[in-house]
Amino acid sequence: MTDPYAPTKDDRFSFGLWTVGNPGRDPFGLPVREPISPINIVENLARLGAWGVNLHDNDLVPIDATPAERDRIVADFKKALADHGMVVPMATTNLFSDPAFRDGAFTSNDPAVRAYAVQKVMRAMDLGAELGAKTYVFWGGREGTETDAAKDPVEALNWMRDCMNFLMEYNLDQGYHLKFALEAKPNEPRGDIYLPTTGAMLAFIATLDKPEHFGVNPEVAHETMAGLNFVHAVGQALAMGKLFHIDLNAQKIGRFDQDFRFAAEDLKGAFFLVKLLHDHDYQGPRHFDAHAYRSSNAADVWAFAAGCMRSFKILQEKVRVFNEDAEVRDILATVKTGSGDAGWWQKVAGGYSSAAAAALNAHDFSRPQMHALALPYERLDQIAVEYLLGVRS
Ligand code: DIG
Ligand code: MN
Ligand code: MN
Repeated sequence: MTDPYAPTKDDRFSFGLWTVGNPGRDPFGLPVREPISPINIVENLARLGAWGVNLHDNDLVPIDATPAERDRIVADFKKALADHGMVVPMATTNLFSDPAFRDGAFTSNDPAVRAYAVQKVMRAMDLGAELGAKTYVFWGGREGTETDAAKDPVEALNWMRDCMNFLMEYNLDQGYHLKFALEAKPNEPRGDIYLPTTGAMLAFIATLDKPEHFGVNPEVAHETMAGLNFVHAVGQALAMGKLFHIDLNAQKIGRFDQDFRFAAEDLKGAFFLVKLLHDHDYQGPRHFDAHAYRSSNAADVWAFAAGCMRSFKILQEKVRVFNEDAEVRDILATVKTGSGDAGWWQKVAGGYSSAAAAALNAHDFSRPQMHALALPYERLDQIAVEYLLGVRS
């Protein structure tokens, strides 16, 4: 019997080279796992049923590689992708590892660093386009401060804007037409990172020269670190047509960036996220930006990757039955019909007119009638919980 939760290419599951390739290094400990080559990663992700593999430039090409070395590495990688039927949906740039970026990349006080960062992204975009990427992610891991004595946030964001506008023009000039997806994080590795939330990124996009080419790449862990509701952040991006990509993982509130296996924490939050993506027919990559526990050996790393995909598909099935549940549909239909006088909402939703305003102003609403409307959200949430606990099917 086939496993209904076995991933297929149609699921559009992707992983970064840096995710399953994470060697388990942390600020208090050395790597615990041997490095895994990009080609080995492609082979294993394909074996597990993944669709795509993503990369920072230096995940594949060492920062000091010669052009000849770069071309050989890329050729070998492209052969592995073809041999195993894998694609590269997204690419990005490492603007955070090299010591030159210790004070930021686009927002470094050093103008040479800012210019070098733009050069590095152009070359990484060339690589991403050569590998067939359609989305280009910008995560400004070092774009921030430990002390605001160091720089003026207005000036820093002006530099960021200049870099983004220049790189979008390069993107269009080269004919790549990559969709730029901006990824927020509130802190770590900097004390505070500029544009800390998806909402802040959406506001920043509106200030760019060609905002239509920019969207966001929200990450579960990053909004959760800040104590925010990730489903609401994704909802705002969807409402604005700006959900260009998504980083799926799991996180405990108020911790450092844990990048846990998808759905490993906050199962209900993962359920409502999968529901939101389903209800709004999100067609982008489902990218797991996560890594295995430091305690995992190589075999457990692949169990981690399989678990990300399997949990997503199990939750997809829970969403399907929840959405079709007669009691759920009845509760939602009743509360959305409302307490009566529903027609008055059409005066607002139908667009402004002075007649509509006058009529609305003249109407006497009954607050006791509104107060009397039953809102059985405890029952509704209990149904969701019972699906997740497996006692309702
Ligand atoms: C961290 O969440 C960041 C980096 O891993 C990468 O730049 C980006 C890609 O999704 N996420
Ligand atoms: Mn993260
Ligand atoms: Mn991420």
